[in-house]
Amino acid sequence: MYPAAAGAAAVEYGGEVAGGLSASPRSVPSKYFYDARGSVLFDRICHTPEYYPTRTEDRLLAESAASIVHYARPEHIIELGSGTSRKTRHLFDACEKAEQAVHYWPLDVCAEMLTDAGLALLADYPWLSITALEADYLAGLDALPVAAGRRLFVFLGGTLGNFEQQQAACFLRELRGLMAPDDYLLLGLDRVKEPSVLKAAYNDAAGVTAEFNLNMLHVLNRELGADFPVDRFRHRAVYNRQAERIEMYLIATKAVAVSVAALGGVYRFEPGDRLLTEISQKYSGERLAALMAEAGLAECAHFTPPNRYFSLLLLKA
Ligand code: AVJ
Repeated sequence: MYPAAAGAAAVEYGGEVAGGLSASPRSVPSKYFYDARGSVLFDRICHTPEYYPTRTEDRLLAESAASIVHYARPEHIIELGSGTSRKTRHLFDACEKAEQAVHYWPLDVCAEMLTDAGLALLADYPWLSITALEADYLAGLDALPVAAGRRLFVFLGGTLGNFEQQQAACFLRELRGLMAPDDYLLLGLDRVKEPSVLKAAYNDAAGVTAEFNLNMLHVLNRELGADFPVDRFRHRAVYNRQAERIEMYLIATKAVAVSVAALGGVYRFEPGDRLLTEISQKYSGERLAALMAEAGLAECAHFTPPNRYFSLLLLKA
C-alpha cells in the first residue's frame, strides 16, 4: 500500500467557510465534519440502533456483490469517501471468489482513516493492492486516478445526498464524463420513508449524532482559529417534508460573538440562530429517475430491500 499518497488536493479550509458563514441561512460544508475525531464519531453513528442506512446498505451489498462483480469484472475499484472501507469488503470477497484480481483506490478526506483502513484490508486480503488517496473529491474529480483497465467507481452511504439537487446532478455528470464504455458506477442512495424513522436516525438516543454535529465547531476552532463556544450551541436535525431531506443545524442557545482569525471576521449569533451543517437528501422513485436522466446515467441493476429503505444502483455511462 502507498498510504495517503500526496498529489491529490488535500482538504482546504477557508474560502468556502467564509461564503457559508456570510450567507443566509448560514452554513458550513459537511465535509468539514470528517477530521480524525469526526470520522470516528461517524463510524459510531453507523453502529447506533437508529441509523439504518449503513446496516441496510451493508446487507444489500453482501447480497448483490457477486452480481456486481459478475457485471463489472473490475480491475480497479475506485471508492469516493471510503471511510473504514467496511462495506467494500463484500466486493473484495466477491472478487476473491471470482478470481478477479483488483487494485483498490480509496479516496477520503481523512488521512488517519485511510491508513487504518488500508492496513486492516491488507491483513485480511493479502492479494489486494491499494493506493490510498487523501483527496477532497467533492471539490473536484481531477484527483481520480487514470488507470488502464475496467474500473468500478463506488460511491456509497448516500453521501451524494449531501449535495443540493442541482449539484448532485452536476457531480454525477462530471463523473460520467470520466467513465469509459467498460466502466461502472455503484451508487448508494437513501430513500424516502416514514419521517419518524428518518428523524430518529439523525437524533439517536445516545447523542452520538449530536456530538458529531458539534464536533464541526471544534474543527472550525482548530483549523480557522475560531472561538466558537461549543457549549453554547445545540444539535438539531429536522425532516423537511417538502424537500424530502434531513437538515442538520447547530442552534445558538445564547448570544455569542464568534471571531474567526483566518477570515478576519466576527460572526454574531442570537439565541435560536441556526447554522446549517448538513443536508441529507432522501430519494423518491421520481427524484431518482430525474437524477439519472439529468446525469445521463443508465441503470444496469437496482438492488433494494423489500421495504425500499435504501437503493444500490449499478450504473453505466
Ligand atoms: C455520510 C453523509 C451519508 O447523510 O446520513 C449521519 C452523514 N450525518 N448522521 C448521512 C450523517 C448525520 C451521512 N452521510
